[in-house]
Amino acid sequence: MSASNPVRVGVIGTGGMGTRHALNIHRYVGGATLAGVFDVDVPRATKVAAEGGGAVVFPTPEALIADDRVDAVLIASPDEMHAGMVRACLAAGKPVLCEKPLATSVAEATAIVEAEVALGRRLIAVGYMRRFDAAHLAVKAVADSGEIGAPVMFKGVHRNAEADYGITPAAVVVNSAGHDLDSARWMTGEEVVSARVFGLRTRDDLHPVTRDLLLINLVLSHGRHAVTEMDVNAGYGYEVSAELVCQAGTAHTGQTDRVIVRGHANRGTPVAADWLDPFQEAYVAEIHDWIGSIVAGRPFAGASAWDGLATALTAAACIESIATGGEARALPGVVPGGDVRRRAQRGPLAALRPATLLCGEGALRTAGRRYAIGGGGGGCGQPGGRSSAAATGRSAATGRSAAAGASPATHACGAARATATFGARRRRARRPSRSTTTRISRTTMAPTRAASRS
Ligand code: ISE
Repeated sequence: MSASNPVRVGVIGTGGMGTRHALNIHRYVGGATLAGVFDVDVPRATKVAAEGGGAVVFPTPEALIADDRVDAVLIASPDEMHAGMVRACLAAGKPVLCEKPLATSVAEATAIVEAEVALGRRLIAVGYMRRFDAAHLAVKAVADSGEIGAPVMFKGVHRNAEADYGITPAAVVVNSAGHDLDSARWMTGEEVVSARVFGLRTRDDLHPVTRDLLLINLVLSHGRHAVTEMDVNAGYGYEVSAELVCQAGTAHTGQTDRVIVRGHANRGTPVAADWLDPFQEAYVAEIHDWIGSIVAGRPFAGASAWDGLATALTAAACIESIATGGEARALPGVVPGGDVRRRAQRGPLAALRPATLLCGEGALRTAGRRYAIGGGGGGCGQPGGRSSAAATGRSAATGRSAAAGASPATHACGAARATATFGARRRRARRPSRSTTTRISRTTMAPTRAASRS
């Protein structure tokens, strides 16, 4: 595919996000055209198709995915429909950029990773657009350079103006805080070990089930931490910021404000109503890279299916923590020698073994951080093809081994909790006790004893 032979993209879902993507493809992404759209709201889809250069309006998502006039698919449908549509794209052998989340349950996310591995081609990209935001990339670059030491803590603030009445804690975690869960992993290069989340209801007139202010605490591998304030009823507008507290300094995205306005006896900066404008450049960069990855046959630089699964696991722990009030392990059951290892050895996840995931405190950790599908060789959780300190499993600042003490041969883990569904079940009974899992020494940052479960 080339400028004269562009990638023909079909967009499923023409709500706010899908419309933005569709028109971005039409207007700003060289090498791609908007070939088709689908939406249950046919007049809306028809309008976007016309504004997008005369794209075909398909009657069903299945028709769009199967059609020969569509080379690649962008999914921007409601969250719970993502997994099935991604699977359909895999079945059709078409590259897919799925808006976050990849899936709304660990079971679905696991099945998707397994299907991609079985296919042997890396076709899935997940739309965590902050990975393409200049400010987030700049903060990560400072940390990766080691000039202010290694990151010890991620601090996120994520606010939405207003949430739907009756929004559930699970929806807030999966749909909104998923960004922060992904950022914590991506920016620190660590994996999530456990979650402790306080869910607050900020006003009495909200639905009793609502927890609109989440205080999210994540324990990361190697004794690192992440804290995030997720407020979906901030009342005033949309804001996101991320800070990496490092060993010898901090790096912060600041706010996305670009103008100072003086007037009406005031000096200030406007706050955006939603995420579409603040992250417009990131959305374009994301699709640009996605199209480039399809044309060049290289891995997408953003989140992979594996990252989608990792976020699903963390989200499930957050939801469990809100429900129980306690700490929830992000990877319960993933212990060296545990059932996941056995599964990984005989099932489709066996293909991940060369890229073996190491478990310290149950965290995912790759040796060399590769999960190679079809020779794609992109980093697990790392922008594919880029080399970074984390991509080599080594901190630039400390030179410590990311998986010190763990052996790829004996510490394989993969997709845990394949049967879990967000918020639906309690897994405490099946979870190994803390005494059976590897502990991380806070001083050496290395696992101090191997777990004995098998
Ligand atoms: C939305 O889908 C987003 O991606 C926004 O970044 C997030 O702030 C919002 O809560 C989500 O609904």
